[in-house]
Amino acid sequence: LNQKGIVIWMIGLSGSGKSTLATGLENMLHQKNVYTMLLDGDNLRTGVNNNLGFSEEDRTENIRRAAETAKLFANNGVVTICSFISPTKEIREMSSKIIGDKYYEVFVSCPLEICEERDVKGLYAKARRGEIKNFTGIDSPFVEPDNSQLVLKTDQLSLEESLDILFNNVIKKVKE
Ligand code: GGZ
Repeated sequence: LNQKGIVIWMIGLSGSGKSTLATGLENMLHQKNVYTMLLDGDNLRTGVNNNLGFSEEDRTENIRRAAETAKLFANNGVVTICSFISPTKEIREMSSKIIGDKYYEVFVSCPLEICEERDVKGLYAKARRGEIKNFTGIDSPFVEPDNSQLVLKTDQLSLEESLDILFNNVIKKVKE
């Protein structure tokens, strides 16, 4: 493989744009013949992590397994894109520690009000009605990171702009 394995760890609220950016980034990397793996709640929580919910303890275990898995891929040269809310400092310190110097943190920043307005999957409405408990931003904490290597304000940038910035930063690392 003509690429360096790294982990792009994308943090942000539900509806912040993480998945859209992660998928867009994958497509752009594929066009440059970069081999990738995408890990997110959708593909981990339905399989390997199907015994985990959204308590603080379960989120921590979710992220621990995700980070360990990402590390295996990255150590084999794969550009591994991880898209998880990763709501607390403790959780992020753990993922960063597990992955080590291949860890590249991206904060997909978007105010809660906007994520809630978008409510793509109707989950915020359900959380407000009390039909989902421990929903991040509603009745479960989201502590904003303050030391991410890259911050993308998706409420201020177009998708194309965010994606461009993300891709340009990532490709530099991959070809380093
Ligand atoms: C947060 C929840 C919850 C609760 C279900 N809280 O927008 P989505 O739907 O597709 O992405 C969210 C996803 C978050 O899973 P993560 O593995 O990224 O979370 S964490 O890093 O905190 O472990 C959301 C859906 O799962 N979802 N219930 N209560 N998000």
